[in-house]
Amino acid sequence: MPPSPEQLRHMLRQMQTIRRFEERASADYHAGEIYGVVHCYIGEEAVAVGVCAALERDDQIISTHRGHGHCIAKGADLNRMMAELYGRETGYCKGKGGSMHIADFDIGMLGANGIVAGGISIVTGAGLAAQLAGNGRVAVSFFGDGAANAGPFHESINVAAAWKLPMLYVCENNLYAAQTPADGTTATIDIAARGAGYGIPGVVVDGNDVLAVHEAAREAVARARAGDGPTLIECKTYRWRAHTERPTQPDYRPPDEITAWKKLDPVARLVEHLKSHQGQFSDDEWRRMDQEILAEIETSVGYARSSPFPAPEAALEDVFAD
Ligand SMILES: Cc1ncc(C[n+]2csc(CCOP(=O)(O)OP(=O)(O)O)c2C)c(N)n1
Ligand SMILES: [Mg+2]
Repeated sequence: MPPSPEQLRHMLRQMQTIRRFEERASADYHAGEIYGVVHCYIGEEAVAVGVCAALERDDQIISTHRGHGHCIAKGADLNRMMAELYGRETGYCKGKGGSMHIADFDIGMLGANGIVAGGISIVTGAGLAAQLAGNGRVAVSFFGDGAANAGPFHESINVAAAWKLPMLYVCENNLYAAQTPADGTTATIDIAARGAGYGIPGVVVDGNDVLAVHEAAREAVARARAGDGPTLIECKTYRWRAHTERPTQPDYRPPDEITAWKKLDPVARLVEHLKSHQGQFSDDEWRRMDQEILAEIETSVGYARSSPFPAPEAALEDVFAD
């Protein structure tokens, strides 16, 4: 079923939460309050939200190094996320993981992952576990266009197709792997075309149109739950910010290209859709929603700042080697 007006508002709220969360994370990173590396998802919000809106709470997803959007779309707690970025004990990984290591198994978020393509095989294991348990769960792998050229993509999709695992493989094709344009490393324009090589459907979607993403995800979820196997969904999208927030990694992309993609703003498009198709949504309501989101982000920053750093003695706790 297409999303109800209520669901559409919820999707808009989540997309704007991702954007505001990252605007704040970026500002606080540049102010020296957040450590490590931060990769922003701004511009790609429709992918995480459109897909996760088609899932149930106990369906499982795995993310990438650019993971805040997937966490928020799956329902992660903003306070614990921000505390993790701030390196505090109350964070998802007790402040020892940072932006690229946020996981919340209670909501089916199996984790961000700093290893490009590393998550694809892990979550394929989750799909196999769901099939063996017969619990009806679906597993979703989010990954980039760069990751689609790495071994785990091919090995995982091959086995998932052969065993008809209940999987969605969602490629976020933002045209670049770090500074490298996709057309310099990939001979085909559409990653989705590779689905044919594994005998599964490959679908290209406008990744800046949350309704289109959601529709493709719904169909793929239905197929997976029916025992018909995985679907490869390629979402054409674009990140607005540089690969990371590190000042030492400048953005080499053409300014005209960035400007052109910003005109396809996925958040603005959903706002316009709500205003024109769901007459009740007004500028006032949108402003109010945004103010509420900003207040939640402020609360999460307050939570993070007032939380302690992990004790030095805890450095070797929760690690797998000593
Ligand atoms: C195995 C591995 N190789 C290289 C890197 C360095 N690296 C981090 S992000 C990235 C590019 C990933 O591109 P893509 O999969 O398209 O994701 P995007 O950053 O565009 O979202 C690279 C090469 C890494 N983290 N892991
Ligand atoms: Mg990419």
